[in-house]
Amino acid sequence: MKLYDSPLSPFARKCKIIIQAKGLDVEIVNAAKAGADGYAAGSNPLGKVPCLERKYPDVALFDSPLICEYLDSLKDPWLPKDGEGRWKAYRMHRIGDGLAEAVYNRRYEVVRDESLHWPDIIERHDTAIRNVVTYLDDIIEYVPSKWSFGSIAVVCALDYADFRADHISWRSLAPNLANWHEGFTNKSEYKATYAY
Ligand SMILES: N[C@@H](CCC(=O)N[C@@H](CS)C(=O)NCC(=O)O)C(=O)O
Repeated sequence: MKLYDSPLSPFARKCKIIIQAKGLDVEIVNAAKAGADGYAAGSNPLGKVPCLERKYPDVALFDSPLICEYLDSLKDPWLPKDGEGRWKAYRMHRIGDGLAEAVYNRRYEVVRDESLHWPDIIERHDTAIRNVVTYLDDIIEYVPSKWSFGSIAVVCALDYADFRADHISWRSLAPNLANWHEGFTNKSEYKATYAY
């Protein structure tokens, strides 16, 4: 299997953490270097990374939540098979991805020429970033403190927020969350996939 990757992508990083943690045999391919079509190199008609190419059945998987669920299913699944725990895990994963999306979309607002910036939209993304981190801070006892289907998304999103939205200083808004995040930073999967 090949995972089409962009080293800075928080979405691809979730997949790489699962691959590392479970010792899966997946080749990581930098999509931008893999072909003239860059991001589209991984058989994803949406033109985004990550994308997982599998030999059998011959169908590529995307977006990242689906790839994560598939990779997780291959060995000692973190995602509960059923029951409320399954919905909680999906929900936590979604909160993390939503945070990463807010940071990513903000980035695409501010890299344009300044005359094209849309301040209301930038503020909307900033508000979402602040709201998510304070929300997680308030419910920290329910946020899994080891690798799980939910926590991978939150950890990856927070590092991406440091990288692309440091003006938010999320740690000062969410000290419990900062402490929680710190608990992951010594893990080998964290270090092996950290690219900022
Ligand atoms: N919802 C998608 C988001 C993926 C995404 O936005 N990937 C970015 C990199 S972080 C990308 O491929 N951007 C290139 C583009 O949009 O052209 C997922 O979870 O996989």
